[in-house]
Amino acid sequence: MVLILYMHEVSPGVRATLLTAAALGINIDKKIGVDLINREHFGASFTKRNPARTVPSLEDDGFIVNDSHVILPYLADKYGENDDLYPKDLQKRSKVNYILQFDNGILFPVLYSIAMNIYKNISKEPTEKDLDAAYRAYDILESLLDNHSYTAGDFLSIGDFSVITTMSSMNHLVPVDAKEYRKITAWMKMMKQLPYYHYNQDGLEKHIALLEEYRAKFE
Ligand SMILES: N[C@@H](CCC(=O)N[C@@H](CS)C(=O)NCC(=O)O)C(=O)O
Repeated sequence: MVLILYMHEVSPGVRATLLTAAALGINIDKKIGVDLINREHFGASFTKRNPARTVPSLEDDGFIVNDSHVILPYLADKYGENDDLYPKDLQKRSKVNYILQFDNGILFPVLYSIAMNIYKNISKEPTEKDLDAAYRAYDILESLLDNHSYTAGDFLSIGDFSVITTMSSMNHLVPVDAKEYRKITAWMKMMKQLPYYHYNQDGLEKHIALLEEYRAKFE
């Protein structure tokens, strides 16, 4: 197997892919940086690879898998020594799939909107609409963590990897109030203890630095 990851280190989806690979104990053979700032992903070559023009994009022995929410299950199913991170049991799996959908459809779009407004010099701070969407997502996540130590239940899953990378960036832009969101706060603390958490932390620090670099350009 030869795994190639097309990436940008600040991307939450890329960080979730790296966390998943680390948890599964697999090696990404080659990491190819995609220069999102200079719109390399809009070029013909990357567009052919991923018509959505987003990272991460994974290539496994020539087979292309796009979107982190598809890449994580693919890696876990294909390379997991067991099904701990992505259970084969249909009911448990549906819980994990729900978390991946929550990140893709509800949480990540809020981060994307706030970050794009910063990069495009439209708004330095989250808009009212973005704040409403952020708190709605936080309320859902807080409920999901009620009576469970992890997002999909009482087991660590690829859903946790997907959500923690987005939430850690969101926490910089719309801070999570530890009193109001006790479960989220405890879960984020627990995720930080993972021995391979640096695969999130390294890119997260670069993401925060990039966001602040662009925020400094506002009048
Ligand atoms: N649902 C996609 C979202 C990927 C995504 O939006 N990635 C961002 C980086 S964080 C990107 O490539 N943005 C480029 C652009 O929107 O032009 C996934 O999880 O892979």
